[in-house]
Amino acid sequence: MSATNPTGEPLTLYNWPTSTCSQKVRMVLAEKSLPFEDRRLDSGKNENLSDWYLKLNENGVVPTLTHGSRVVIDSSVITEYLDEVFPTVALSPSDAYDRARMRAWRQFIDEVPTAAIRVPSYNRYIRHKYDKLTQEEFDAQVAKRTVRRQFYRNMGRGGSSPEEERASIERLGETIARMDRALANGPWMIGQQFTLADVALVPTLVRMSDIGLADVWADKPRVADWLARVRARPSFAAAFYPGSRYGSAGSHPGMQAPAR
Ligand SMILES: N[C@@H](CCC(=O)N[C@@H](CS)C(=O)NCC(=O)O)C(=O)O
Repeated sequence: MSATNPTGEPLTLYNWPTSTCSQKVRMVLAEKSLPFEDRRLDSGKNENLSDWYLKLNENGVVPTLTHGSRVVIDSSVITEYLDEVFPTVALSPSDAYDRARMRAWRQFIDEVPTAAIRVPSYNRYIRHKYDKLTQEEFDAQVAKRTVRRQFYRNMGRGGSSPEEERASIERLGETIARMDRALANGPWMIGQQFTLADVALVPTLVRMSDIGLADVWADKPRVADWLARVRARPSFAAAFYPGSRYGSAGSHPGMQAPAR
């Protein structure tokens, strides 16, 4: 892949390997063959809550993109920014109505599956980070959070409840059913063109697969076929490099095996 950045202003992505939101942005950078500095934060040490990072992104979450002196936050906003500034490899339809359909997917993905996948992911892989903390230490850490404070409070040190996990898995199932209906007019989510709507779904399905939820699309050959075609793209290997996935597909150093 050729690597050029016609703006001449450097791109830096603050992210970490297993972050689903970061995987989305990495995939877009790879689709566009854009060189960038891969600045990996230490999630184990909550570097996303450090003073220097909060100055860059006061939400205290990854990813953050810098483009020269500009700071762009929020993965969906970042992917759209990249697609506007570097349009040579277009990931948005040229037709306004198709763009609206793509953006409707973005809204749905950000609201439903992106929030839902967090629950089983955190229950299996992230809450163990808190086993060694006292309740006071945990509370102090939660207090430092901005947008995720309530989520951590609800989850607590023991993880989200089984009811919450069941509800999340139900919402993931609804997402897959909705994808299946859209793919009847595929091959991609919006039709003929691979777009940001496809990219935005990839990390959720990969994570579902890595935590043992691939059977959700066992009776949905269109979804399975979509995923196989996504995996065959060079951008997939670039975004999901070894160590960026949970479980046997490429475990992340320091992460424990699924608890349930
Ligand atoms: N809306 C944000 C959400 C970003 C987000 O939630 N990032 C997660 C990783 S995927 C994070 O940084 N979590 C930090 C934490 O839970 O401490 C985006 O799309 O960029």
